[in-house]
Amino acid sequence: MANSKYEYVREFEENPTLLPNTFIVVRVDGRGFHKFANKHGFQKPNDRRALDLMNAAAEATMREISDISIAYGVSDEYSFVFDRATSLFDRRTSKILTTVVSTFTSYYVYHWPTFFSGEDQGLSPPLPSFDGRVVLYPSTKNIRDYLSWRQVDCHINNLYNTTFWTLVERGKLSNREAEERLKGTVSADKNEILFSQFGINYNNEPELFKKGSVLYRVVSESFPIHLIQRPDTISKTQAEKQRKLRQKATIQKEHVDIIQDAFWEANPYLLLDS
Ligand code: DGT
Ligand code: MG
Ligand code: MG
Ligand code: MG
Ligand code: MG
Repeated sequence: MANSKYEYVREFEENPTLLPNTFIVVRVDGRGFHKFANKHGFQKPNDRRALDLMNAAAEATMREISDISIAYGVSDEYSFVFDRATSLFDRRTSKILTTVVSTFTSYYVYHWPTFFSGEDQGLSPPLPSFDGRVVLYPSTKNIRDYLSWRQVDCHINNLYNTTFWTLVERGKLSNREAEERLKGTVSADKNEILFSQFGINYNNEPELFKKGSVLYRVVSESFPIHLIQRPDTISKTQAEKQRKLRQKATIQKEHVDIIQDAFWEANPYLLLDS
């Protein structure tokens, strides 16, 4: 495009970038999903269709943005962790954040009919939208603690919500009474209420609800581990080849503990160090 006298306005643009060699996390979260869930008849406290839809949108996002190495989702939120050496969009903050949020949102809408297929289950306003934030974590410990924080949150909320809705739906308590009943209780108390009053062993609840979902690329013959290297330590050609392999790699979905070491020892390539 030819220069015009208006060209100077570009100088007003700001392009903040994200610190090199740090783990970038983009966390998206459904806007007003309390209301959205009620409007669209989500089951309480967990609607499997809604969680499957979140996972499908996240997997599609991860496939399109191959610099994402691992993602963790619970409730109406998903955290996407980038390879710490990523040079995607020259690490420009706005580009990375807005691309993840809009890609995720588009796929959420696109896949909606796959999971909500009933006659009265079409999308209608309020339509789903997501906010997003970027956080940087400098060390492997920090990024693991971040993911642990989200999974602990999943556990605490799910135990509370499971007990609350069991008291309401099976115990015939009002919402206010259930809230009163749970005030000041610790995890052991909630487990006890579920077990002694309703014969529910919390341990037997679905792992999807208790642990949330983790997505990552599986190492295989077509995605061999020796080819997974920090892109800044290899040539451009090698990096491009690696990007293609990442795009084609199988994305695995699991509902497992990511707080303990076992998961990370089994998948040491997910958080490559500097
Ligand atoms: P926000 O994020 O500040 O715009 O507001 P909310 O309402 O999205 O609040 P947030 O993100 O803290 O909490 C997530 C809400 O989404 C929570 O009220 C319950 C709802 N939600 C998420 N997953 C499910 C589900 O599977 N079933 C039902 N019934 N509700 C769900
Ligand atoms: Mg929020
Ligand atoms: Mg929300
Ligand atoms: Mg949320
Ligand atoms: Mg453009």
